[in-house]
Amino acid sequence: MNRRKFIERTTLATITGLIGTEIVYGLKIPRGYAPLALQDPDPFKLFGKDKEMVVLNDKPWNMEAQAHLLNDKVTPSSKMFIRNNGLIPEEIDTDSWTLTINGESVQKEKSYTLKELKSKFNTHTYQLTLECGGNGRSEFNPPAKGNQWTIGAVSCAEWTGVRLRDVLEDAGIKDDAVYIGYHAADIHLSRNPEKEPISRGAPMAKALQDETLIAFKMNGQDIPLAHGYPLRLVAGGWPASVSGKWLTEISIRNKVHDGPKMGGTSYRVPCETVAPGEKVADEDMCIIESMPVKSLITSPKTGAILKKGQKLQIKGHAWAGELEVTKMEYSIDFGSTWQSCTLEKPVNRLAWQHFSAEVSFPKKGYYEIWARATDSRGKSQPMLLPGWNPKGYLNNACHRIAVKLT
Ligand SMILES: Nc1nc2c(c(=O)[nH]1)N[C@H]1C(S)=C(S)[C@@H](COP(=O)(O)O)O[C@H]1N2
Ligand SMILES: [Mo]
Repeated sequence: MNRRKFIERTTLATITGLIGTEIVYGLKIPRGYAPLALQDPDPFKLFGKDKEMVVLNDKPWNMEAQAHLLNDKVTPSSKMFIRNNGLIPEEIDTDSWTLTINGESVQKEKSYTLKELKSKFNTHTYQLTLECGGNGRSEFNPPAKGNQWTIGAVSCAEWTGVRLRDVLEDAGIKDDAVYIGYHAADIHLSRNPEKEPISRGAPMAKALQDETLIAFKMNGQDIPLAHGYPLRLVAGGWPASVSGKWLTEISIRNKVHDGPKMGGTSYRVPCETVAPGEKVADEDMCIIESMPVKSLITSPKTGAILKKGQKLQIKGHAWAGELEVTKMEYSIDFGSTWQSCTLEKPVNRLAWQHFSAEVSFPKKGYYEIWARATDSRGKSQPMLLPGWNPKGYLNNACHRIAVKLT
């Protein structure tokens, strides 16, 4: 992409707007961030986010959506949560940007420019659900450290790119390959260039799936800066931490990838369930793979007030990691009885599915609408918190909204 255009679109307009003067910084983005940081940047403008998005942290930037913001079938960038572990890369030169395939189990280390990636391999487009492993963390007790996500750390955008499989096969995969691990251009909070904020990965089976992409477009446009411009790994249905932004390297490993945030309590849960607050030894923790079944009521917004006798259209999405959602139900009596929703098929594997229902209420009063999805293996969402774990991952409890009939 044309750099000039990129700068204009993402930051220059904001900087100019904030300090009332034009900044000249030629080929480099970095100076752009320094004045922004000093000028108390407006993250909504900086990242083009809807003003109802909620900021959880500014160093690094973390922002989540609210349920009603996620009503679109395809999540637009303005309503997509941001989860950064470090600082957004300051120098992005798309002409010199390369992706290197390396590691113990690559046949021949190989690098590709963006141009080469785009021209050498077939392009594919999929809508892919990305949910942070820590979505729902705020409800766990004892509480878990980290961003206190409520329900808004999930998105389902349309990603376009080349298959990771095609690129790995072009470089050559040795027989002893076990895992892939990504490396990226973002900066550790300490600004120590030796340190990576995050470097995660997935087993070969996930890496080789049709839908696992090295993406360069989101919703038909260049990937927004906050979401990984100019190149991103996208592995739908798994903790979104596997989907490395600002991608520069993929290592084909002969062992489970051991980058930062692969060990300890990071994106890992006790292999066997534990009591809330229990200490868990490192060797008893297992890496999270496919995300559990979950759903969100995205319309109406919680707190709707209706007239007695009025019917209510509810809408939302449901997803189940690697699986499909096969049943969707709602309850207006705190889970005592359940009615079925209309449930659509996913547009492709690993995309969320839309549901809707027309809800009638027997008399006036306060109601909660609860939503419950069931996956193709018969597992449903729990009505209360699922098993406690040290970092508060995988909370897939039923979403509920309040409605009052007057
Ligand atoms: N390079 C890099 N990739 C990353 C991260 C990061 O901090 N750096 N965060 C990960 C985590 S934990 C999540 S949940 C998703 C968030 O993606 P989003 O910000 O585009 O919504 O990106 C993942 N990829
Ligand atoms: Mo995450």
